Amino acid sequence: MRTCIAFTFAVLLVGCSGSVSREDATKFLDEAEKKIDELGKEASRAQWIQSNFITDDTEAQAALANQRATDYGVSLAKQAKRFDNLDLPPDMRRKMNLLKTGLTLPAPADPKESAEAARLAASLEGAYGKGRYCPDGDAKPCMDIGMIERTMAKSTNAAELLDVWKGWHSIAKPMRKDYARFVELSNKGARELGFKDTGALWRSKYDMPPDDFAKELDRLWEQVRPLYVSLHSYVRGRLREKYGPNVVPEKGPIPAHLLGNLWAQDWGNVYNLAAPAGADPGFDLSAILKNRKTEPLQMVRHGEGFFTSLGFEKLPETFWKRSLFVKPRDRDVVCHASAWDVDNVNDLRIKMCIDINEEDFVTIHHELGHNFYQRAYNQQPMLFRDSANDGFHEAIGDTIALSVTPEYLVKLGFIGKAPDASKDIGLLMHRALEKVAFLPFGLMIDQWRWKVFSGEITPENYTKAWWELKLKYQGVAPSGDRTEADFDPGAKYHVPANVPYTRYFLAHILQFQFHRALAQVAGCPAQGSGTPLHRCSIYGNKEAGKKLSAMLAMGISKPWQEALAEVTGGKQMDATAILDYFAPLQKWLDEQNKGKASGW
Ligand code: X8Z
Ligand code: ZN
Repeated sequence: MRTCIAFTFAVLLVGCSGSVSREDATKFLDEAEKKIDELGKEASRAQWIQSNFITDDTEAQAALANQRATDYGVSLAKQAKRFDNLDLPPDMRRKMNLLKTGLTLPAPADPKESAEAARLAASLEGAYGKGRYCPDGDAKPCMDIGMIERTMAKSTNAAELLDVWKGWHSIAKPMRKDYARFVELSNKGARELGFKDTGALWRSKYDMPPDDFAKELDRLWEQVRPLYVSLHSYVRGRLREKYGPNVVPEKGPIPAHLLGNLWAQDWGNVYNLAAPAGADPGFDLSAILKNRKTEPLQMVRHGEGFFTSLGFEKLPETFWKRSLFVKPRDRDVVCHASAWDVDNVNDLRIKMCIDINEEDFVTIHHELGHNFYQRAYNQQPMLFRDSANDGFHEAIGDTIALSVTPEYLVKLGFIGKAPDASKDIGLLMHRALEKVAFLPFGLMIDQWRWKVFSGEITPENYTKAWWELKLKYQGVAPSGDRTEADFDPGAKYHVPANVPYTRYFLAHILQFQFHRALAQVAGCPAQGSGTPLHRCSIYGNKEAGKKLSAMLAMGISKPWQEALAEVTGGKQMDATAILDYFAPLQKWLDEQNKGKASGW
């Protein structure tokens, strides 16, 4: 087996494929699964330490452990080709394919280059984690990302918003060169595996030809674009009233710093500016959590409580001991929220710098969705311990958070009485600012990255191309010039951390499909006299929980289309669910936007 991988692919295929048997394949997969488990654990632990304690040493250790796991993954991807012409049962064939397409960072075979790629990956993520903006040099205290995000969320002073926005984006400047080199190395590795570039590898993981997947994204985006454009036009009008015609144009893009979020990806924080007159539901979850003096841990307990109400087991004790909920005062950590499954079985954890507000309440459910998924598929063979596709992993906790309705908040004792139906436009507006606003952002990041990997966007054009795509998809633009001295993509976690992003776009489509299907099971169908989707909570519904759990337990053992059918009965990703959910808002927006400029 080993000697084969020393040859080129062509030799590999011709020279080896004829001489392998099903027993060889079984042995190969068994060994691979064992070692992936081992190396995965080692890498997870090193990464956990690095993200919780960013120093040069932890970074170096994480890079080493990651390199070991990656190199092994690369060698498996190559060796799997030996079995290409062998007749194998579907499960084994699927495992072989997963080995070939499973890597996110396909390091080159040259050990020096592979070490360099691992070092760059660790240091880029570390640089993001350490990012700070120090206004006026040393004259004022430096701001970490949490402080900056709080200002972005709260301030309505355009100058202040622009200042912190620019301040945060400046952290990425030093990443540019390293990122360009990282792209080069990753592409080299992808080509050694037989892919055109890293983007082509990323697109090959969806149980369909990669080009069809790209078209599928376009189709979904076309389904939801009109809703986004309506929301955009309406919000632009309201921001124009607030900030004036010199700051917000009548027809053009919205300035990126005015949407309550550093990346203009979630506009929930401008709800107060956009709230429909007379339809404000009259409660503010952030204020409620603060007034009740809810602790971060208590917020996580509420999240767990939702899952257990559906019939899921409680989280293990180790989760509570080992997770990070609060930003430590004395050291650098990667605050970007994440969920972990350190031993691939039950060592579940989240790592979050929780703020007491609604956004983080939702994010907690998001993270726990990952953890409950991880545990649900832990009976699968190692190679099948993953979500049906990466969008599924990102969608589960969000699906649950869609059930955080006023009626659910009444059950928690957070509010006395749910607002009546006349306030629904307010509720829907709030959700749309979070979910609909996100859609083009969810798409554009990898549209940028795929072109970077393919070479269509070169390092000389990184920032220019970034803003062209932000304009095209989101209709947002920066205030003032951004130049190639900046590296604005690096100011978004997933770029330096090399986390593919299309998954979140998919998740924002899928979660509404899951919600619609589970709402049906829970007995609140959208049509007819039933509870509308945005008022339906599946809290406490064991039937819905069973259905969800059955899908999660499949892991990635079957094509995602089959997992989707398990819950929704259909095999296509389909944006009609999100459109159904927001149908009353779309109608309302159409009326508000009459006679006003649409698009940018
Ligand atoms: O990165 C995340 C999660 C961790 S998987 C907190 N999200 C995306 C982001 O923050 O950009 C969740 C929504 C989109
Ligand atoms: Zn996530």
